[in-house]
Amino acid sequence: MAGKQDCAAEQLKHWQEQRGCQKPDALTTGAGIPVADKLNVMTVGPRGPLVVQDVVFTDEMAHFDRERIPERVVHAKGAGAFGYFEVTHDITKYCKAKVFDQIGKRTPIAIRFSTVAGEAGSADTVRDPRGFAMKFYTDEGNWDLVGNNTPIFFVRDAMLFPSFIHSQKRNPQTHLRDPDMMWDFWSLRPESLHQVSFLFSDRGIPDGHRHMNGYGSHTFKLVNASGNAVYCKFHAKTDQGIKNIPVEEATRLASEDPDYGLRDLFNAIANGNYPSWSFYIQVMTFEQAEKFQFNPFDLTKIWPHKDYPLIPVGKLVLNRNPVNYFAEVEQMAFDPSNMPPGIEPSPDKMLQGRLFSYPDTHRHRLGPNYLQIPVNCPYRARVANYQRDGFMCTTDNQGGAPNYYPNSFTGPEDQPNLKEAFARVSGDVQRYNSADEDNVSQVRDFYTKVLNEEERARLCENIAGHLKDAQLFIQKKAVKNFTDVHPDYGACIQALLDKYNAKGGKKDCIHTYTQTSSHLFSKEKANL
Ligand code: HDE
Repeated sequence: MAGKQDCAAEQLKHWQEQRGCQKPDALTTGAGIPVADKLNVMTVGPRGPLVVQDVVFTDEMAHFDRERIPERVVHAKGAGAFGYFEVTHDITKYCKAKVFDQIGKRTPIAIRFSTVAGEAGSADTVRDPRGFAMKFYTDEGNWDLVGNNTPIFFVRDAMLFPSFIHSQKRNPQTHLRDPDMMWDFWSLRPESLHQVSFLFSDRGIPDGHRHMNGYGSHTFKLVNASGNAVYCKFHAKTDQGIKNIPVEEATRLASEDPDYGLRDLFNAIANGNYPSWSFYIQVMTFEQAEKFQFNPFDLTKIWPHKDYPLIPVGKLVLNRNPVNYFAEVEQMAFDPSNMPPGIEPSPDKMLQGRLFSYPDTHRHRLGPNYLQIPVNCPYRARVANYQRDGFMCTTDNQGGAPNYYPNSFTGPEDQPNLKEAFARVSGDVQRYNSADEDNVSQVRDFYTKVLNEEERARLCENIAGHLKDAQLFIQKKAVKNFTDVHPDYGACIQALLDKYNAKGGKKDCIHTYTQTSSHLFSKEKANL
């Protein structure tokens, strides 16, 4: 656990020091009415029951009862901070978005880092991908680049995402994380091999949030002022250097300082040690995309850097901690469909699926007016449209401006010069099975060329140490997939599994405890 001298640990002391000799504020109810006594409920006699007229109590309790909002269905545990993006290189030949229009231009940003599968209170040092969600408050509205610390993902079809996440979260009956579910899904979907190999490598447990890269991951489209478009990928490379935590140390921290990543980020910024990332793009022309050896929109693959080199763009710097965690981090809502003119989605099926999912989940988690919450509000642009009303409207609701379009009363108008780029697509409308696209060659390169011998050994150890808890038939399916990547990869994992299994691995359970809920309900009914 961090010592008492760290800024996070002394937050209250600092808050008080900042107030100087200011007297405490007058205590009020939520309605601003002064409160005379907030220590004692109002009762009939000293031992008597409460009276309904104690509105100081009911005001306090009713608000407390409603403090929690739904946590994010994934990426629930996170840390966030604020800062700026500065353009260091000119990319206007590729992109007309104003965020890139001038070298030296600074745009305010927010970044939220997260783990994926754990709940809001879970440990920061677990093996899991990390979310790396960036919000740019641009002059043309908010641009949200909602990435991870990996350039790839487990699946390439958005339809699979809910099932994939179910397999990584809790078992519906035991409410436990379940290695059978995880490895069953992964072994049935070999396109996950690339991301699974990355996840179980050293990079699967980054040292806090400052020592990892961020990736937009998907292929996007950039459009320049003449309307010409290219495909692109976004990269944010840590200026702090990549640092990962060894497994034993991560396990120790998970119990001794489960908020390690949150604390590290807060303290670094509070001490003026501002973390930064260098921002790059990779560019692929439409002609190159036609000829690319893989589907350039496949999120389970990278674009090789030697063919598509990193082009420097700017710097991301975090220099302000949230003033209040709930207001500014818990309520932060990222949405990959927030793209200013000049940045557009590619046909990547995963990205397309995300364009729907994020605003949808925000309307559920935060309400239909979530974009009015200060941290989400595009405060550097002026919102002018025909949306009105809904729960928790906190603005003037666009006053007396017309609420229908078209109108003859100078209501907000279209900006035809900002039409999306022209895109030509053809093809039969169908559900196309993408499962058998090459699932192994880039994983083979990762195993044989990116990792050294020691890293390969740790990767196999990490996989076997987890896969050992799955049923034997699932282990077999998984090992077959790793063998398809490289015979040594599969053999190394199998050898380790053999040792674990010899010591008494997972056995099939006799399902005496299983009853379907319909059975239970009908039994209850019968007893009535
Ligand atoms: Fe997410 N994802 N995701 N995701 N994701 C969410 O949105 C979803 C994917 C990522 O700090 C949710 O606000 C779908 C890839 C981050 O607030 C939800 C698909 C990548 C965060 C959602 C994906 C991400 C989320 C849950 C596949 C990296 C946290 C709460 C079709 C490129 C953002 C929320 C934050 C959060 C859906 C896949 C990154 C449910 C449907 C790929 C960093 O909307």
